Amino acid sequence: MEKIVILTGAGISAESGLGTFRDEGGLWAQHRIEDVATPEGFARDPALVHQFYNARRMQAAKAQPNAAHTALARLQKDFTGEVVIVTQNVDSLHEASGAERVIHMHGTLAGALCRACNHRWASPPEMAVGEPCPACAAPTARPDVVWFGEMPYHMDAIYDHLSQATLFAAIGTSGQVYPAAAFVHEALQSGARTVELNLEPSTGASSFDKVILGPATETVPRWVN
Ligand code: BJW
Repeated sequence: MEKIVILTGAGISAESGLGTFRDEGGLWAQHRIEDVATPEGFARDPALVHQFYNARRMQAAKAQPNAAHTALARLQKDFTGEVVIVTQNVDSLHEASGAERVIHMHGTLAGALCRACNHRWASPPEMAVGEPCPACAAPTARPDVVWFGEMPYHMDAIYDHLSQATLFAAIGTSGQVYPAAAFVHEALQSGARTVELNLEPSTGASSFDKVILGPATETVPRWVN
């Protein structure tokens, strides 16, 4: 059976108005990674980290899926084989476009996580320092996202999918963050064909069999059809 594994990154949501990380003027030009995307940063200044994610949660809540998200949802419905979407994005735009199988390897803005007991629950629109966990009451709630130095989610399932992939596509990701950046090698080892769809060649573009350049809202619907 044909099995397509699709890795998406911030570039697929850029045309929905959500900023990428490493493009000019992106999130990492405005915030220090060490301050807002590491467990150490959260331990130092949780209020700053909540402020960063509250703003992003608010922006994401207003964003609408674009033609690239919709095309992938349609592919997932219509394809005779299996289509697995693995996203590094913490927005819910794949789900909003009707996609059903979405693996959020870097977590989601919609979730809260207790640092004391690992209980997960739906995040309020604004999280605050000292918010109690509904399960253990410890005041240790954090956004349920994966920061540098932490283990991304669902890795066993993702590697399983990659080992069975017949086609691997990476869409809108710079290929600078591991382990996602190495998925193309896993897929190649499994004998999959590989394709990158990105605005410009990513760091790992030379590893792909094929590279399609352009804005995702144009390239992805064309690729899917
Ligand atoms: C468009 C477009 C349009 C624009 N159309 N395209 C040395 C070597 C190897 C690894 C390491 C190392 N030192 C440290 C590490 C590990 C570290 C790492 O990778 N560091 C690197 C910086 C080197 N990784 C980790 O710590 C990870 N954990 C880990 O490795 O655990 C151990 C482990 C090992 C093996 C197996 C399993 C586990 C955790 C990484 C967590 C990343 N977290 C963040 C924040 C998440 C929450 C949040 O959103 O705030 O995840 S950082 C940020 O980067 C976010 C993203 O998901 C991630 C990737 O970014 P993405 O999506 O690629 O965005 P950009 O902005 O970089 O690129 C956008 C692209 O789109 C560009 O190419 C544009 O051209 C394009 N584009 N508009 C199409 N319209």
